[in-house]
Amino acid sequence: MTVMRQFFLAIAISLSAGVQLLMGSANAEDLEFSKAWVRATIGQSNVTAGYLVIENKGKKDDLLLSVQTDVAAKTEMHQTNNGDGGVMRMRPVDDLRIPAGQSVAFRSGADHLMLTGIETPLKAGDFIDLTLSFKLAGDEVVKAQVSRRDPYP
Ligand SMILES: [Cu+2]
Repeated sequence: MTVMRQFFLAIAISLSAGVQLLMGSANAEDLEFSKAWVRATIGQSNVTAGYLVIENKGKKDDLLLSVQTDVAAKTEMHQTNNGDGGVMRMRPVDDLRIPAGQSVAFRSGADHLMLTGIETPLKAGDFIDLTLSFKLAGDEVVKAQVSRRDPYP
């Protein structure tokens, strides 16, 4: 094989690898995450809430199917509604639509992630990994700061 042929072969291989890489993450790179934080646990409480903003910069709606973290036995997506008599109620949802071109926020006092079965107390200053599973984008790991109060008010 001539040097020239080797050169072109190398280019062809790297091009096809690049195309595969793009195809594999086509939807993953449409999602952007920000303001991820988890409320520090209080005393021996093994329950807390987590928050983040998910922005879908793509042209297709995606669906958040589940959230998991090693530090909690179970993580649910909770929606908060104003129920009868102005009482705030929260209920778990199976999945959450992230519309194309829009942001969905889990934030303090509204929709949130509910972490239950926490073995080790979560202290302010710690960081935990949240694994978000999307229908199109697949699994995305987001670092969340542990804090006593909203660091992004
Ligand atoms: Cu809740």
